Amino acid sequence: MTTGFVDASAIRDRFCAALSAMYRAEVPLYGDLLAIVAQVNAQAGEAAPARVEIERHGAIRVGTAAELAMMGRAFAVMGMEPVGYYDLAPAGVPVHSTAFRPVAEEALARNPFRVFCSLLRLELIADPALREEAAALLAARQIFRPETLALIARHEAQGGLDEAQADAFVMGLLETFRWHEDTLVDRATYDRLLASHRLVADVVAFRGPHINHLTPRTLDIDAAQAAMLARGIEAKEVIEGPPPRAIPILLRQTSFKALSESVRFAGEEGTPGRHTARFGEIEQRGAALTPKGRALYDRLLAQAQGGPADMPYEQRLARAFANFPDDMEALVDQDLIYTRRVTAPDGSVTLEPLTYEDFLPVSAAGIFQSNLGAQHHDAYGEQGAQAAFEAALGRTVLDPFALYAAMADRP
Ligand code: OOG
Ligand code: NI
Repeated sequence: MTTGFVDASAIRDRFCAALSAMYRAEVPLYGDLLAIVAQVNAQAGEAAPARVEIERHGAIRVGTAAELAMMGRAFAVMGMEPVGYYDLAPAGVPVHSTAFRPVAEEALARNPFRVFCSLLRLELIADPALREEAAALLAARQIFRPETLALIARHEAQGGLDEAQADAFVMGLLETFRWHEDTLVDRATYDRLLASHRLVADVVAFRGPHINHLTPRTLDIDAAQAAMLARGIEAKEVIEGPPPRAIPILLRQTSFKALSESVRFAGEEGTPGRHTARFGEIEQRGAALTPKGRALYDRLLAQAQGGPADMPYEQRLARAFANFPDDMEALVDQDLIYTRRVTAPDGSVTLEPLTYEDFLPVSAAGIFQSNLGAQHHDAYGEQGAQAAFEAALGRTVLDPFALYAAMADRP
């Protein structure tokens, strides 16, 4: 019996394609990145998994518990669940985050579209008057269209959406991710929000959580970075994550600087203001690490970061990671990566790494910071608040290690 409902993966796939088309029209530089990545991937010499061509991750920042909870329900329509908890406060960014993504193997193979979703931590705004003003602004805005809210409730009640409802849902939700040039606040308020933290202004001053980047996946990030620089694109100085390796692990990312865009402040005519929020990013994905592998990664990364200041960062990184095995046998024997068994047509069995589907807090902090311009904020003293985040979301986040362990084959 067919239900007449559109598969969640198909809705996710349509939304991802629609978002990509919208972002390309809004940020032409994103189109250039796609061209570079397509060219690099065609030359990478290895057969790319089918999903790589359409694979994207985006990021948004929401302002309230209600917005986060509704976002979670919207992503559920597309088969995306919250995975992991990321605390950015130690990096001086007043948010905490999760990644919404598909978790089942077939869904990941179909389209692994993921969204890094951050919730502003209003309690980290030091000035109580500004904090209250920000809370009032956020409470008064509605980032979802009423029709979209109705379709989310419909999905939950009937267990799916038919063709017409699915298309209406995709187009309606797209509006929530759109850039709005006109702000909710006047210039003086914007400036006060900005002075507290650029992220606070980016969340509170606008009508919605505009998508701030959409990242394609490359098979060779060093080649893609060189191609970006050759085209005069202002890329970030260092690639975040592990160094280049024979067997890539986790995630390597680079971005180009945020664009300065024109904004119209409420109640103001004449010269527009400027706001920087949106940027470009590319990434290369490697093997998912076991808790043991991840602990080693974290230790070596900290070692590289704390290394001698007069040594170039790439060199410190290479030196530290000389202690991370770089052949399949050692990685498997030492239980550092998750693998699956693949059987070739001739019957021979080999092990293949599971792809890392998540994010890295240190890298995310680096990406946030490279886009904050000159503004620097010290680490917030506050500790992570996963329980508060989950209370806001209305559910617990999934443990990424448990998901990989369930997908992996024992060697
Ligand atoms: C999110 C930054 C994190 C990544 O790839 O690590 C991120 C943001 O700037 O909102 O996207
Ligand atoms: Ni990103």
